Amino acid sequence: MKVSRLAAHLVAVLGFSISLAANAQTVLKVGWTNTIDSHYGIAMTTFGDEIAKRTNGRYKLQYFPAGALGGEREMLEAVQLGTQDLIITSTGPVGNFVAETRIVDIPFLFRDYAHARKVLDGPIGQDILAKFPAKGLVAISWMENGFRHVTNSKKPIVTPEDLKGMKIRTMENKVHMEAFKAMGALPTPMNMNEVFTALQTGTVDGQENPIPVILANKLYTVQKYLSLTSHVYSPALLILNKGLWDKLSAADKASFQEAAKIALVANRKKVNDDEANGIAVIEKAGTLVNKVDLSLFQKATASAYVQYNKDYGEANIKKIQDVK
Ligand code: EAX
Repeated sequence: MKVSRLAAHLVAVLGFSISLAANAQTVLKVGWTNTIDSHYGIAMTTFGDEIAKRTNGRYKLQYFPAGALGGEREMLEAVQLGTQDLIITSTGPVGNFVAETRIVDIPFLFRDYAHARKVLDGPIGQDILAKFPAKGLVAISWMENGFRHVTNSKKPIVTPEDLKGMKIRTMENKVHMEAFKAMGALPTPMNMNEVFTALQTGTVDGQENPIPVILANKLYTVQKYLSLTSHVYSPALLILNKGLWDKLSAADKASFQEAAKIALVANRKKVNDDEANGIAVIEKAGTLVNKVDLSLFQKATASAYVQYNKDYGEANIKKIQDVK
């Protein structure tokens, strides 16, 4: 009697733990710098919903928007270590981890959105993603930030001359810093979490970001001028810790990849929408918006291109430019 009761108890305990295992849920921490309703937030909530659906809830994303886990460089370090599972980030600091990404940060490299998307979705973009695992990271997909424009508190930037001596916050990205130096500005690298206050207090005169980022962070509320310089396309990346990726079953890996594809569509759609509607929002708030002759700015980066050709290979740069 006693023995069979023990056996029944064992069976019950065993059954319980088996059902626990079946329902076990892994919660993955994902961080980013923009708000939950931004082009990054929409990408990650879509990604989270798709993963939950495709894995029957075995994987759940926990969202940390608006820099809650730190700046992009800090978060990348955490993803590399595995104390954070995922990040959606601009390529800003990524070149410090995977140097091969720097080539896509070159100004005036991409003609337009269609060109950039085609290159990143094609073999050139996919070859860059293949460089991540050697650094303890898995870049599951390109994402998008948009073409970057200069905002400032002093005057409209109409020609590169207007940038002379201006303190412009850039990302912690040497390719971008070289471009701003070539255009005569004083590039001041800083993580995104500090930008709003730096603009508000005048620590820097201006900054540069795409419309979706200017909107999400309400940067126009602390800047008088937005000049549509479109000086560089700013890609983003969805990156996971490699240890996490290696533990996923083949089926789960496929689910994550499919989820990322759907997230990318949502991300690009939001960038398109912000591009279509954002300037009106910014103007309505009283910020003056001006267009520029892009060719003047392109010419002003010529000395930086000498360095880019040396660092990233003239032929490699041409290969990207030649994608039609
Ligand atoms: O990733 O730091 C930046 O200016 C980025 O464009 C922003 O954090 C979005």
